[in-house]
Amino acid sequence: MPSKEFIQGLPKAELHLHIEGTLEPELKLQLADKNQMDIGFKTIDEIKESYLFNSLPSFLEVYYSGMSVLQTEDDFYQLAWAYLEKAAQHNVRRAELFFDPQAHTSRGVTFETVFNGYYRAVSESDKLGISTDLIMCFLRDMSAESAAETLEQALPYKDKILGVGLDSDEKGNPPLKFAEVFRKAKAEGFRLTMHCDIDQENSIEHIRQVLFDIGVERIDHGTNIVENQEYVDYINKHTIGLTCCPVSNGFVVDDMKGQEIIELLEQGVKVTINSDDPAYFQSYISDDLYALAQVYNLTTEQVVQLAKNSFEIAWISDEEKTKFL
Ligand code: ES4
Ligand code: ZN
Repeated sequence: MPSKEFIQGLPKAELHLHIEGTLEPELKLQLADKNQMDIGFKTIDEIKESYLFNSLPSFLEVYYSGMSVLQTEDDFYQLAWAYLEKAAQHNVRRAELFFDPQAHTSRGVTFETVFNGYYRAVSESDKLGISTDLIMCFLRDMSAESAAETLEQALPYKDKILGVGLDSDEKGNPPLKFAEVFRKAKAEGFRLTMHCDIDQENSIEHIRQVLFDIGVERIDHGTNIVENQEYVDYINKHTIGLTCCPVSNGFVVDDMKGQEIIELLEQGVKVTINSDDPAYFQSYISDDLYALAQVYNLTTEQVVQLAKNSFEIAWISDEEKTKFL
């Protein structure tokens, strides 16, 4: 079993991280105070005590209400910069950050405010030794029309947004709902990924849709694919990786899905370990890798392979990859 220090020191790429999920209670209180907002909590402990989620809906409620403190461009900058500083401590060398514009535009903050704040942090991240890009996620529990409007808003910035993804509540919101938006996004040059959350009613059908109807390059979560050998062989053949988040899984479905992760790793699938929403699950990327290694008794070789996989399926040039492989 590798030590915590060894895992922290391994160079890593973080490929599944919602930047709004990095809002720590300290910054939440500070921004609420600055923006003169009453968020119903006065102390860090009170905020932490409210983090009692045991399902995706109960998590998403806290997640969306918490981000209301983000109001100005500088607030978004501060959030992203604080995450990048933390990531550097975990030896994250490549970060592909999800952001959720609709979670802000739906409450009256402009797309420009959100984007400009995040992008300023992204463009300064080389100072921390991190190469960073943004992936814009659509909220799947909002309409396809709203996603299409969001894509329109992003077009002036398309050279500064690497790809698009799909997050929020999957129940009743299959990948195909967004087929047209993703077709357009691809035609505009965006790279494609989508969440296929753990143990959905239609997990295998949703995985089929993302692979064959949407044509994603990665799947976020997606470990249910282990149930279908044909699809496992397909993603191996096409080097389509999975961005797994064991600690998040532990909160949302009460199972880190380590057996599935190990099985897929043994079959040569490019599985990676990521933190999803580290401020809420109180686990940054090294903590996720360490927790998985401890609970499932991973060998050093397995942990190193997981870290290497993260660079192999990162959306960077082959030249940039060779620095880490
Ligand atoms: C998320 Cl854990 C999770 N699931 C789906 N969507 C999300 N957005 C942020 N965290
Ligand atoms: Zn996620």
